Amino acid sequence: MTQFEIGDGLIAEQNRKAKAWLDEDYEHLGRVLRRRGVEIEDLVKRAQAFRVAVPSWGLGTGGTRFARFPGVGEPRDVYEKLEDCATIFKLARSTPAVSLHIPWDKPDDAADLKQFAEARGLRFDAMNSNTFQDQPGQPRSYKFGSLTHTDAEVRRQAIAHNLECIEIGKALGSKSHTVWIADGGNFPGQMHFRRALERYLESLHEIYKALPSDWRIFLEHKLYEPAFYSTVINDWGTSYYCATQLGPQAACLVDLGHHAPNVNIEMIVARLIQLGKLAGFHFNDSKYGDDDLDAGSIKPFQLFLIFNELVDAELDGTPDFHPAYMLDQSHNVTDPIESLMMSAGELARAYVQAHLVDRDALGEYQQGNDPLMALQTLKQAFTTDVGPILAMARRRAGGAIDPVGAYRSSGYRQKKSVERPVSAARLGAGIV
Ligand code: PSV
Ligand code: MN
Repeated sequence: MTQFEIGDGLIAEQNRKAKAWLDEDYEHLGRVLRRRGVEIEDLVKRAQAFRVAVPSWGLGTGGTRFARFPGVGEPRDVYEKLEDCATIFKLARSTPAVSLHIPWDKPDDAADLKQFAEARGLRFDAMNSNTFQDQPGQPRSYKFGSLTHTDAEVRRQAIAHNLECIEIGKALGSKSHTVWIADGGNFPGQMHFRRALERYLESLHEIYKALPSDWRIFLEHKLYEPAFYSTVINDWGTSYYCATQLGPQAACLVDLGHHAPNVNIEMIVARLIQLGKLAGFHFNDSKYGDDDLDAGSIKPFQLFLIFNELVDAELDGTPDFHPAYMLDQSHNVTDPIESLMMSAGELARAYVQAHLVDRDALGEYQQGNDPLMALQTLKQAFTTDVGPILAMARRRAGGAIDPVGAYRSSGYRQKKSVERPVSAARLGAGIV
């Protein structure tokens, strides 16, 4: 059966309707920016170069620990997830890479999956291991940990799983592997803090040895959850220490939801850049904990400030600076395709706004200890509506001026609900 795809014709037709307004807004913004000494075309080029990877696990409706309310037409396997990724890429244009989670997305035939992806202009970003959940038929349980477990047999099983992820990744053309572990304790005294970290490093050394020379390994820290008292890799300092112990191919991944409330994440980002250990990001947003809300939905100024650090480092010519940008969200009440397109757009917005910061002026205000004008300089960039730049970048790349509008008018999800009937057995399924 041929699967429905959004055609170029539909996008062109939608764009025709919005073109006149876009041209008018773009021209006006161009004049505003020129007054500030900024050439709008340079910013369009920046927007067109911006890339963020889509998480395969974000394409199904997520859930909380209370319930999951599945949507219609959800992808049922990794091929259907790639179909949805292709739809996002077609409309938004900034998302050609997909990050896979194993074993959720374990391919039966990696070469075939790679071909399927390539035929849709997609490639594979970081691999992700899963030792936070037991799999059917697995000999040992991860209930009390995985790479840091007190039992060497459990650690061996978790190491073997990570090596398998790297093998699958090699066949798919991936170049990085992300390790997040849920290991930790729920009660004081449950875990020996120092010994658990020693065991982590021992296990990670084994995984590190298996990395191809052109790969990187990303260590993802998280303050708490599912362990509610202590977590082994709980913060960026621990992550930095481990990455340093492992070697040059290891670096620290920052998931925005993995910090205590009000932590200055942009400063952590600056520190990791300075120390040469920033791997990249899992972007999302949060109000309270690891809420996995859409990027830029709660704290857009924080997102801008993070990109301000990233763009500052980029413009400074920081050596070996190529952070991996990924989304990591759970879409519980929205259509995942819509949320992912919007989030990719919000990241591009923050990136382009960060390029609008007058860095010479900011430097002078910092040097002259003028906090009010320094803040004003950032605010001027942050409050500039760069929407027409983002829309123009998408249109010129063949994407949609209004990705969500085009998606809705295509009837994609409804058509998928017919193509992808859900079996009763799936209704109780977990996160994806
Ligand atoms: C853990 O909360 C996390 O952020 C890790 O990146 C996992 O791989 C992902 O979410 C999916 O559960
Ligand atoms: Mn994450």
